[in-house]
Parts: sequence; C-alpha cells; structure tokens
Amino acid sequence: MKEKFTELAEIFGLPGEITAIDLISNGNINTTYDVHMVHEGKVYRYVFQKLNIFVFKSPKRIMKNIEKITAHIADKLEAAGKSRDCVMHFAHTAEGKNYYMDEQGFWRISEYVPGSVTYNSCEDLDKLRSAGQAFGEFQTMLADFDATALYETIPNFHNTRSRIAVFFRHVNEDPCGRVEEVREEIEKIRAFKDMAIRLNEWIDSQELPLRVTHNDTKINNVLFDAETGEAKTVIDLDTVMPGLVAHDFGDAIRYAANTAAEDEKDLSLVHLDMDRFRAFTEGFLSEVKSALTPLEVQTLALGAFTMTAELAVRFLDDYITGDAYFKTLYRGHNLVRTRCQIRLAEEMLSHMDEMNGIVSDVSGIAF
Ligand code: GN1
Ligand code: MG
Repeated sequence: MKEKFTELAEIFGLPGEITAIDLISNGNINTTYDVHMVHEGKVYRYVFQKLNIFVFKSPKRIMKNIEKITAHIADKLEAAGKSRDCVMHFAHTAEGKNYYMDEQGFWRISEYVPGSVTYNSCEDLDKLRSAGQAFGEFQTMLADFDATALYETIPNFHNTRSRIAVFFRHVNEDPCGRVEEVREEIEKIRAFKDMAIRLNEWIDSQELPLRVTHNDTKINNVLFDAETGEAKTVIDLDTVMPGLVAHDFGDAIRYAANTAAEDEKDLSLVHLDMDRFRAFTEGFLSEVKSALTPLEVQTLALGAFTMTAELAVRFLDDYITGDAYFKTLYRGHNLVRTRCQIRLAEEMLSHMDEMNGIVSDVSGIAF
C-alpha cells in the first residue's frame, strides 16, 4: 500500500514522505484513505481515493464535472468575499489531469481541509441546521450553473420510477434465488410504490423544475469546522447532476433524521426524529426558500419519503442481484439496510402531515 501510494504521490507531484495511511470506512462505493505526508518537518494530509468503476462507468467524466463545479463554486465564494479554499481541491498530475488511471484502478487525490471533521450521525440540532444551510447554499451557488455542461454520471440516478421498474424485473428474474426469502419486503415496496413515484409524475408534467443538485446529501458528506461546529463545505461531488430540490432535502432527512444507523438491525430503534427534521429544514430553507416555487416547497416532505423508499428499493435490488453495487460487510447486509429503510419510509408516511406542517411553518407557505 505504502509503495503504491508513494508512486501516486509522485505522479500527483506531492512533496514529502508518507507517514500514515488510514482507511476511511464510511463510503458505500469508493475506497478512501486519509494519508499523512511529512515535508520539511510539517505534516500534510490528503484524501486518496480509488473510484469504483463498476458503479461509475465513465470516471473521467466525473472528474470533468468536478473540475467545472468546483471552479464555479470557488468563483462564487470569491465574489462573496469568502476564501476559495472552502471548496474541494484536487491534485493534478504533470499532464494537468485531476486523476490517474492504471491497471489497479482509477485514482484521485484531494487536499484534506484543515480543521474539518465529519459525522456519521448527529443529534446536535445546531449542527444539523448548519448542514441544512450548507446543502442549501451548495444548490444556490449552482443555481446559475449550466446543467447541460454536466455529464449525467449515473443515468436515472434518482429516477425512482425507473429504479422500481428495474427492481420488479429483477424480482421476476430472481437471478440469485433470493426472492423467496424477501417476499414480505417486496410486498411492502409494492404497497408504497405509487406514492414513491409521485415526484416522477410532476417531473413529467414539468410542474417541478430540474435544478443542479448534489444527489448524495448524507450528513457525512458535510465537512464541519472542528472548533466552531459550523458546516464548512459539502464534499462527494460524484453525483452532482440535474435533479429535484426534494431529492437533496429528502436524502438528507432520510439519513440525518433517522434515530438509528442506515443499517440498524433492531428496527425498534429506527424512528424519524421530528426535532432533527425541523432543524435541518430551517437551515436548508433559509438558503433556498426564495428560489423555490410553492410546489417545490410542498414536495419536500414527500421527497424524504421518496428517497427513503428509493433506497429501500436500491438495497433490496442489490441483495436479490448478488450484492454487486454497495459494499457489504456481511451476507445479508443489504437486506438489513432494506428493512431499516422500509421501517423509516413507513414511519414517514404516518408522519407526512406533521412533516408538511413543519415545512409550511418554517417556509411561511400555507398548504
Ligand atoms: C452511496 O458511497 P456513499 O455512501 O457516498 C450511494 C448513495 C446512497 C448511499 C447510501 C453513487 O453513497 O446514492 O444513498 O450509498 N452512492 C452512489 O448510504 O450510488
Ligand atoms: Mg457518495
């Protein structure tokens, strides 16, 4: 590992010697390392990442997207009198590329943002409000970004209807003989699928606008300032593509307002925390509200349900097709994740009025 990373450091022109390599284990797709290098007596930290090219079929296009997005955001930050450093920086090779590809994989290196921390779960309402603000601000900064300049890195990524259609096709094909053991979960998905495709209908009728969205708004994709606790910046820009505001809001709620982990086995611990819901909503709306249509505001809570249902479908789809997509730590991990998401989706359905009430209250829009 050290030998390989030393070679990469040279290719990307990073000075110094590697003194520590730690695996950062919280991503479900890419493989990420926290790397320390010492140069002239000073420690520099970098994030080395090996992209999952089974998931991301055109990694060079992702890096092209990222280059454009980060440049756009850096310009915005500068124009607002802030530091350009509050956006991710990727190292470049001598040929000016922000990636390197060899027979072992597709590599990229970003600078570690000094003084930053991430959280896999967060009960602190101030931090959640601040995370909501960060994701809201991210969208606002990209509001004038030309969406046609972006490659669609994973087609139909949050096309819930297409996700469900693919899932039921796989249920019929039953490629790994696992369908019989998950009949109950399949029926639960069948029961809420009509509700889960509502947003698609509004996209089709062009009542909901597509914007440039982040599409992977888990709380661990926010870098917080270790000292102040404020969100500093948003990371993981691999899936920045056209999408709905409700997708970004909803995915964040799915993850951050769950009282348990995404893969909690004890379903009695899985609940939607309304205080966390409100805190995130306050932060998010404070940034984006003025740009949203009334229908976009009205669909935020539905977005939380939709994203939770979609993840239940994606995890179960991966389980019945042989666990090829998400990293799993044990057999049945995707099934555990599925059950947790189904439980949460059901709870969201029964709290829909309450969620809408909070969105209405915070936004000042009655519906
Ligand atoms: C994956 O790797 P990570 O944790 O950033 C996935 C997201 C899911 C998430 C569920 C490209 O994100 O869509 O919501 O797992 N990313 C991709 O934890 O599929
Ligand atoms: Mg991600």
